[in-house]
This record gives sequence, structure tokens and C-alpha cells, in this order.
Amino acid sequence: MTNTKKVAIVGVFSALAFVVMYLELPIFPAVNFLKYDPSDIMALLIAFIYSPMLGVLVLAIKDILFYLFKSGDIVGIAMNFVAGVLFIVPAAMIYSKKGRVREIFGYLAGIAVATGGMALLNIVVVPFYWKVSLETVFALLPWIIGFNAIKFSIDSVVNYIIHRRVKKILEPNEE
Ligand code: RBF
Repeated sequence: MTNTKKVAIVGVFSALAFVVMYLELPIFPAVNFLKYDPSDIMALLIAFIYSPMLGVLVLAIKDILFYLFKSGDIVGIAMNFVAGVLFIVPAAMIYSKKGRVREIFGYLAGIAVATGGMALLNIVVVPFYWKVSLETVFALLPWIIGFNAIKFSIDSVVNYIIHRRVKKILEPNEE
């Protein structure tokens, strides 16, 4: 595959990720600042098909675009970016094109790292962001953990179903 084609595909996937981020679906009313959108799937596809680094690039581009055109909330965007990185980097590194068992371990690792990491990060960030006490954050913690576990499980299932087909479409002459 030529570099030009790769650059074009990364650009298209970043734009797609930016657009689907507008979904911003709150899953739990108790933590309605946490919003689901499928944009991390575009980054995960690129991470699986090319490399974790290019996946992180897709995350960065869609988050910068979303910050500029929609949210203007640097904390929310930063949290979204970090959550995405914590999910796709372990998942794609463990997968590294070595079959379905490793792929599933990759997803489980990504879900665990992102859910655990974001729980810790929210404990630090939410008291400042919402000006609430630490007790309030701990009361919300099950919802925060549930949100991230659900978000990244949905992304994993969708990626599992589609990534081989997407790869065939992007690289019809390989393998
Ligand atoms: N997104 C996540 O995927 N996981 C999180 O744990 C998470 N924590 C957040 C905490 C705060 C205080 C804010 C403002 C946002 C957080 N986000 C998190 C991002 C949020 O779900 C959404 O993607 C962004 O706000 C952009 O709409």
C-alpha cells in the first residue's frame, strides 16, 4: 500500500470519527456528562489494520476537530482522548494480527485498562470540574466504571464484527 493511500484513509477515518462524535449519547442520567459515541471504533480499526500509533493519530485529529467545532470543553475532550488511548493501545498491541484468541484478550485488556484508568482519573478530575466533594465522586464511581465498561465493550463487539471486512475493503490485494 502506498503512503499516499494510507494518509488519505487516515484522513477519511478521522473525519468519520469526528462526525459520529456528535451522537454524544448519555447512558446513565446520574453521570450525564459521560456520553457515548462510536468514534473510537474508527481509531481502533486504523490501529488494528495499520498501527496503534496511527490509531492514536485518528483519536487526536477527531478530538481536536470536535473541540474546535462543537464542544469547546478542553477537560471533556482531554478525558475522551485519554480514555480512547487507554483502550485502543493495549487492544491493538496485544492483537497485532495474531488471531482471534489474542484479539479477544486485546479487547479485555483495553476495556480493563481504560475502565480502571478512567476511574482513577475521574476521582482526580471530577471534584475540580464539578466542584463537588470526594464523597460525591465515590458515590458516582460505580456509574463511571459502568459507563466505561459498557462503552468499550460495545466498541469491542462492533470492531470484532467489522474489522476484517474493513481491512479487505481497504487492502483488497493483500493476503
Ligand atoms: N469519556 C470517557 O470515555 N470516559 C470517561 O471516564 C470520561 N470522563 C469524563 C469526565 C469529565 C469530567 C468530562 C467532562 C468528560 C469525560 N469524558 C469521559 C468525556 C465525555 O464522555 C465526552 O466524550 C466528552 O465530554 C465530549 O462530548
